[in-house]
Amino acid sequence: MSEEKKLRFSRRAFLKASAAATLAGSAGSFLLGCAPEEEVTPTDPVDDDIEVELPPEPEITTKFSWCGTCGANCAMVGEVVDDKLYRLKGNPDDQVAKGKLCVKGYANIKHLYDPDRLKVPLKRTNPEKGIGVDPEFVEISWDEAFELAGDAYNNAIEENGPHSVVIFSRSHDWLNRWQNAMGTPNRIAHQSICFTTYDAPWSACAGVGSRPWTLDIRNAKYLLSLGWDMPSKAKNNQAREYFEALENGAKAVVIDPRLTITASLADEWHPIQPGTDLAFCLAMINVIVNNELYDKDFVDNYTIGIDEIKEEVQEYTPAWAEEKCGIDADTIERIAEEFATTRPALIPNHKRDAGGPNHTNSWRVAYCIFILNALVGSIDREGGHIIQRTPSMPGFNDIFPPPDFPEMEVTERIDGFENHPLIAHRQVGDFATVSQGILNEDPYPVKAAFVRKYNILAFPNAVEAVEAFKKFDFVAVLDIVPSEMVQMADVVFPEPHFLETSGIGVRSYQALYPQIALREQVVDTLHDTKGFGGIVTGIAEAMGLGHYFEDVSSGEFHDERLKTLGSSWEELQESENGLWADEKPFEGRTEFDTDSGKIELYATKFEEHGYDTFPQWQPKREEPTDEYPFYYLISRPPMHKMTESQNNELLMQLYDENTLIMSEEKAQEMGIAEGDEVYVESRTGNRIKLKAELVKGMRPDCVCVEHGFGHWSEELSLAYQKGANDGDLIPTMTAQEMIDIKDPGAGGAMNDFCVKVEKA
Ligand SMILES: Nc1nc2c(c(=O)[nH]1)N[C@H]1C(S)=C(S)[C@@H](COP(=O)(O)OP(=O)(O)OC[C@H]3O[C@@H](n4cnc5c(=O)[nH]c(N)nc54)[C@H](O)[C@@H]3O)O[C@H]1N2
Ligand SMILES: Nc1nc2c(c(=O)[nH]1)N[C@H]1C(S)=C(S)[C@@H](COP(=O)(O)OP(=O)(O)OC[C@H]3O[C@@H](n4cnc5c(=O)[nH]c(N)nc54)[C@H](O)[C@@H]3O)O[C@H]1N2
Ligand code: SF4
Ligand SMILES: [Mo]
Repeated sequence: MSEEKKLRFSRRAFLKASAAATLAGSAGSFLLGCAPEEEVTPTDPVDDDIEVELPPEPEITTKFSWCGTCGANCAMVGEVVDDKLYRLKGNPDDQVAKGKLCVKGYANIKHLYDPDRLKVPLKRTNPEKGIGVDPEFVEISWDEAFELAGDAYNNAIEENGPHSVVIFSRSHDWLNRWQNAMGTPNRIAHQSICFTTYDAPWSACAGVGSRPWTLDIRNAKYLLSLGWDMPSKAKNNQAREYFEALENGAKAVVIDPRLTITASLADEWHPIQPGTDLAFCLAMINVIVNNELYDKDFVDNYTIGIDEIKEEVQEYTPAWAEEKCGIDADTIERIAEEFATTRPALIPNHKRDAGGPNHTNSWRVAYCIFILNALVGSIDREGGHIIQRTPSMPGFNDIFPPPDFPEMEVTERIDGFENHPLIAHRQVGDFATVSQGILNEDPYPVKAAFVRKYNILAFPNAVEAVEAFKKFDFVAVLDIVPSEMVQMADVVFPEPHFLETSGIGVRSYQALYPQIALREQVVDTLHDTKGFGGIVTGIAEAMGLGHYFEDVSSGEFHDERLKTLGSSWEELQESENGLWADEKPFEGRTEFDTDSGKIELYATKFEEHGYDTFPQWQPKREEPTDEYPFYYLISRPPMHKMTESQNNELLMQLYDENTLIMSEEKAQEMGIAEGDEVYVESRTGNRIKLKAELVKGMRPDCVCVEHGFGHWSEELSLAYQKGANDGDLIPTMTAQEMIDIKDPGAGGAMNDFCVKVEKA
């Protein structure tokens, strides 16, 4: 095999496709998958470093999986030779992947074979903890790991009560049962710094528990993005549908302080002043309602509250909004008219855009976005925001009824999340307040932590979070690589990579009809790891809580659930495409899960809980001052996934260090040249050092840092000390400060502060 051919799929093709696209300022081929089918033959190894010695006629086994890198969970097919994975492809029959993956998805091969992966359970021998402190880990057996953790949690419970145990994890059936068996109210997940500002209006206005994820972008004819920037994030389905919509002639308008990839592809870009989208949106509602440009059929038949909205919105004229947001009144009026009269029109939204938890007024923007989409009939309609169609299956407790749980004596939480009634039931939690709760022992001291699949670099003010975690007597961490959170652990539990696990995944990011994807074990487990359910069961058994998990098995769980759909685990494994689907034409809902059965534009649910019933104008919390003159923006590069991909060789070849992105004009004024080192500092007192990257497409009063860098774990050999952590600068809050903001979505205000920049 010639050298040229050998490298075709590997780095060369990967880089070529990506670099060409990024340099051209168009994300095209980069986003649409970096390994075009015709360029790769089954005999091409994925990467020379993995050294798959392929026989002349290799016997290729195909395995189905779905990507665990981000929430889109694109269904994929793994091609394996001699138990080595050499290629991943998108599953063509999956609604989300439609045959392609994004660059992060393909690069999972390098993640799986990362030489730095955790390989056995570990125990800390150095009692000192902190940034740059060597934990002096020693290898231990699984039994010892379970015993150490079991004893630590039992001691904490005996001496300080169950609430002194704090779990940091997303919801998970096994975990939730263990939490209830212990009786701690503290399971803290990250969503209030990611998207819960959107949960509030969806819950109050449409009776949907959590905001839905499906967007029918490809059928939209007018796309108005308020910071929505998924083409820049390579979010597979959303990015591709944006291109399809543009090809189909849709008009695209982007409102964002930065010229993002999404903006560079659009017809118009308006660099709005950060935190003022609320004014822009209120004026749009004003124009649409006063001129009766809304979809009368949809509004009359499926919504209530239009009269109340009309009354509330009168003061918010385009001229008023111009003063606040800097976009001129005529432009606002024109965009409002175009948006309302070009159908289907959509304000696509995902997580950390203008309605995400970036500013203290963001939930109001999320509410406005909901109202605007409803006014043009784009809620659960073609070309609009769709409530995902998911299959109805029994839950874990239906299939494996648990013994009674003890009564939870203390229900107050360490992050104060129970104080947000519209979203408290979701049992997520608040990364923005938890460090302060722990440090101030408010409302009580906590003693032992359990952390799964979260890195400490993901906590706002990660420097403060390290101090908070130092207060725990015991910390167990479950990860697959030696992350910074692992460096804080007393005991480390190594989990398998998702390509070494099996299960089922319900489609939600593009679910126009119910569909389930199969995840098979693509390769044999490489290291001495255990799955999450097994680890939780092992700890529970060591604590004397094993009876909660008697007869529980994941195989039976999946099988029983599939059987209620008329399928089975066996049938799914034997299927030709690794998918179960109930494919039927999409029909928009005519009833919603609110008290009235209609969409409530003027949501009295907010009033019941003491929040504004209409998203009245409110400025963001912080504005530039002489001391901190720049607005701070955060984003993430398309080829990285938060803090977990900076040890991935392929992705690091594409982008290996974050920068301070600032306007060329402003930098010149300050005597800063491209590549100069600068300090960025916020009122947290923390400062980070980065190289300056000068761009034309940025407001001069803003600077931006891409998230994911600043790793200090020496065990991550590629990521170590590359760039800096944007999050060191984010101020945290106390639970009371969060309550005082009166945000029903308890958003973490991730960008609502300003910074200073100095030459280093
Ligand atoms: N490649 C990649 N994709 C990802 C992820 C990843 O790590 N990597 N993470 C996923 C996750 S969990 C999330 S939460 C999302 C986050 O991705 P996004 O939701 O796109 O959020 P950010 O990356 O923070 O980018 C926010 C955009 O909003 C703009 N912005 C900031 N303030 C304002 C404002 O006041 N008004 C307006 N109009 N715009 C503003 C910023 O300039 C920026 O362009 O990405 C998801 N997709
Ligand atoms: N500074 C700053 N902080 C942020 C954000 C930001 O923009 N800036 N964004 C916020 C947002 S929107 C989000 S969604 C959160 C995300 O926060 P996190 O969910 O913490 O995301 P990651 O930083 O990707 O860290 C995930 C960790 O899980 C590990 N991991 C990956 N797969 C597995 C697995 O199968 N099992 C186990 N046990 N571990 C695994 C990875 O190695 C990594 O250490 O971050 C938030 N924090
Ligand atoms: S969008 Fe990319 S990272 Fe996310 S699930 Fe799909 S392939 Fe994986
Ligand atoms: Mo997120």
